[in-house]
Amino acid sequence: MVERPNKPKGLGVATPGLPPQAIVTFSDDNSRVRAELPTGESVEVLLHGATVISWKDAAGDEKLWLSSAAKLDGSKAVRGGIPLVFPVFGTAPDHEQTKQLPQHGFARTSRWEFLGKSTSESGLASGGANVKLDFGLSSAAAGLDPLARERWPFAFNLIYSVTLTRDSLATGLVVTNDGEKPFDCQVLFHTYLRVDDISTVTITGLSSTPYLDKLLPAGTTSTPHPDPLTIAGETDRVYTPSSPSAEVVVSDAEGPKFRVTRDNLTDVVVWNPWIEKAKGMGDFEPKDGYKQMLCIEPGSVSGWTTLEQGDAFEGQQVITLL
Ligand code: TA6
Repeated sequence: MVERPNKPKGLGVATPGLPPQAIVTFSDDNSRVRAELPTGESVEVLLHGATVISWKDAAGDEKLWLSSAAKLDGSKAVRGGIPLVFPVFGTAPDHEQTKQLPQHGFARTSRWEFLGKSTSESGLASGGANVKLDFGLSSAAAGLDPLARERWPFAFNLIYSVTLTRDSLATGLVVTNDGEKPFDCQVLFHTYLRVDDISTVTITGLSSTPYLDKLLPAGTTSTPHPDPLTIAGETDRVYTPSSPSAEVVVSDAEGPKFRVTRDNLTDVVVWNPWIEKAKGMGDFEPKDGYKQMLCIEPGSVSGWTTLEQGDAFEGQQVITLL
């Protein structure tokens, strides 16, 4: 080959193509969607409930807890991952519009439609380092839980976005009122974080706020406690941090593991069923699995959001790996 010492720059260099993109695939039975970044991080979403059932880092380590007895066949809400709570958190026997709905509403028990995927410019620039999956559910949807149509007769549309980056997972919900009748709603991301050993876990970012302790008689509001919060028994609390931008950090013996931030969500629920409640849930396995999970649940549940015709509500959580 003839050497060309003065060869001009750039010749002989193939035009760079786009950086590698995220790969999005459907399961054979079309029940779930999986996205994997070029660097190996992945997320898997069950169309039943648009429930995130897996989130893995580049090493393949699972970040969410999923019961080994979780029903993934659409027969009931998934025990684990990130179930979606809408239009009611828990049950609301005194709330006219939602008093007939099952616990945590019907979003998590409806079949959602996959609307598509997108990658932002920033993702392209950083080597395909993000992907957004969109899901939809509306009052007109064939997959809507029949209970909803019967017991919550409002015209609504939900767009649920799941965004995976190399070090975070974000879930966002947009609720719109497409009808003439105003409706009240509550929204919550019921996230089951995976931890190695609950006895070594500490939680910071919730010390400044009084909280509703659901294990005490209704309406009991407990006084703020100093950081950090530790979990040494059944815990079921609704915190309403004074600062909407307050970060909740979950740490263990090795150091900080997760940072959870909220956008337009007033509350954070902290839940661990502990021994007896874990025993009492048929789909909670293994029974000592309470030692490897902690629910940190951003939502707007301490009050009601009223949407008039054409109004929209949007809320998001971002979970960052530390
Ligand atoms: O978010 C905490 C909580 O409201 C607990 O009271 C407990 O009921 C948990 O949700 C699980 O509810 P589920 O309906 O999924 O069994």
